[in-house]
Amino acid sequence: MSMDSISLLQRARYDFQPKIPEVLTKDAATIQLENSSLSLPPRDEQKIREYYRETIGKPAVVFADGSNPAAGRKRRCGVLLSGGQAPGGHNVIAGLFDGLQAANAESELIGFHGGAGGLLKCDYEILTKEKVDFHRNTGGFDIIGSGRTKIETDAQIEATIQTVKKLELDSLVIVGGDDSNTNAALLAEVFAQRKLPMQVIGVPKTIDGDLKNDHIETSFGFDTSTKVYASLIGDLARDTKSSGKYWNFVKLMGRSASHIALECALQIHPNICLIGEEIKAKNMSLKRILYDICQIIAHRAEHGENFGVILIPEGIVEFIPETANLIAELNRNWKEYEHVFTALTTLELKKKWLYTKLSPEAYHTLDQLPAELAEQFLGLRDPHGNILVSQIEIEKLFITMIRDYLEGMTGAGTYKGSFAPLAEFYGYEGRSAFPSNFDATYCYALGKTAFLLIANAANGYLACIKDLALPSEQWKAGGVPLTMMMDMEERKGEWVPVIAKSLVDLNGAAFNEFARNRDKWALETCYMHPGPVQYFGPDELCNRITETLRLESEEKRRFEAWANIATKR
Ligand code: FBP
Repeated sequence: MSMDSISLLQRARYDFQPKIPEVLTKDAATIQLENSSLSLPPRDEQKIREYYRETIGKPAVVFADGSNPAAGRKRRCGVLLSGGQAPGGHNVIAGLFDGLQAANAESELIGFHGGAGGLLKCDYEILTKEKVDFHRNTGGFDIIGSGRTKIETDAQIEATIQTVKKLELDSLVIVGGDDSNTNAALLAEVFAQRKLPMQVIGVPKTIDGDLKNDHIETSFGFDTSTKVYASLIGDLARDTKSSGKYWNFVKLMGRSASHIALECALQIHPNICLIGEEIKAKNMSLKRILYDICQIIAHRAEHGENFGVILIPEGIVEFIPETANLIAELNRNWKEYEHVFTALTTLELKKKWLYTKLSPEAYHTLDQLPAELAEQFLGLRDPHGNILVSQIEIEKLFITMIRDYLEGMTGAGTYKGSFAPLAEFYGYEGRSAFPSNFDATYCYALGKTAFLLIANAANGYLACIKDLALPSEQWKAGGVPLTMMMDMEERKGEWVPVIAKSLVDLNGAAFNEFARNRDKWALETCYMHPGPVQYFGPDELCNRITETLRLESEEKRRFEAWANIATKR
């Protein structure tokens, strides 16, 4: 950790002081919990209760002035970062560390290496002030690393309990997305059922923005990563507008939901942005999608504009009916495939074998794919057997097929323009960027919130901060029982309670804004160029929130105002 080898920006960011709500800055001994509302899951309460009898039914809480003599107890708290990196993770750790240390300088924060895997293997380090300080306001998860291991089996639960006992932990903070927080809920319940003196708190993370509900306005990382992508796309758009030469096909991360693509569209005003959720809702075939794109390309060419920008969410392959069906069938048979595929060495052999396993429709889709793409559909899986959609070069498939369609347009509709496509994929660039002021502040506040929940004996809660569209000093911090966010879902053939992913709401404020404008953006060239994330300077530049959060918050305020008037009448 030599200060000689750090960039000027990193050095300058050490001085950034997040402006957090006042309640999080006070002596923890003077803060107690106040119940804010009832807290049952909206659906399937009875079924969820069968799994979560100890942790269901607790109230959502906010922090209030009061007395908490237990706050200053010496604690040994574990923390792990789970899943894909998201800007701000280091500040969650910093907030948690500062909370623990301020309450009792002898408390220790134990960081597990490589996510839940570190917890299982008891691979950890005791985080020092020096190490935490070195990572403040920086991107990445390199302080302790991350991983995608889930804790599901009895053996994994026993290994976790061994680690907890060995290290004499009294609390654990799990920073992750929907699956990791489902894991946090499970561990909280196990500890409660076994009467182990252990508390588990979750923190909502994911650049994908799909951990969102009535209580979580946005997951951390979404703000910074979308600003990074929007900056890159905005520059690309200006480049293509300048040269008038290229159609840029930009694939964006977002494994299951299209929030990132939608947010970038709202920031950039591209000619086309595909929204997976809409494609599914309208059951749009691949041909239909490509036909619509070709119409826009042709129209722009007629007006001399042989260039454009198209945004494609990576998760689209699971929304387009043909590819979604192929993936679903491959997933259903994956256990069988795994050992067979290790024996089948060529694509030809794999396809021959699959011919007997897949439905004719799914096989036809596979057979139509260029060899490289077919390999990607068949080859790449994460440790849980999920297809790695970020590695499927769907943007290249689109380019190939669109070129064929444009060449095939004949008669009166013959395509007379030029078509020079370029493919880009933006994902990893944004996941470890220096957190924006919003994410740096949000994450630090989340870390402090996690500590205050622990100090108040909460177990099975998600650290939760609301009113994020207001200045950060006015945010409201508290916690929501993880069970309150659960739904029953089929996983590996069994119905189990999980925290569900939140997809783009086709009736929501963000999508409506996009839908209102997209025809204009398609034909006119009205790109926006937001430029790089701003860390220093005027408020409107440095503390700009995402369009999604702005539009959704405005909509919520309008609704609440209307509901208020309606109740008074
Ligand atoms: P999380 O859901 O864990 O936050 O990760 C999101 C994500 O960035 C996706 O957008 C992307 O598909 C995936 O991670 C890529 O994962 P990996 O790092 O394993 O390639």
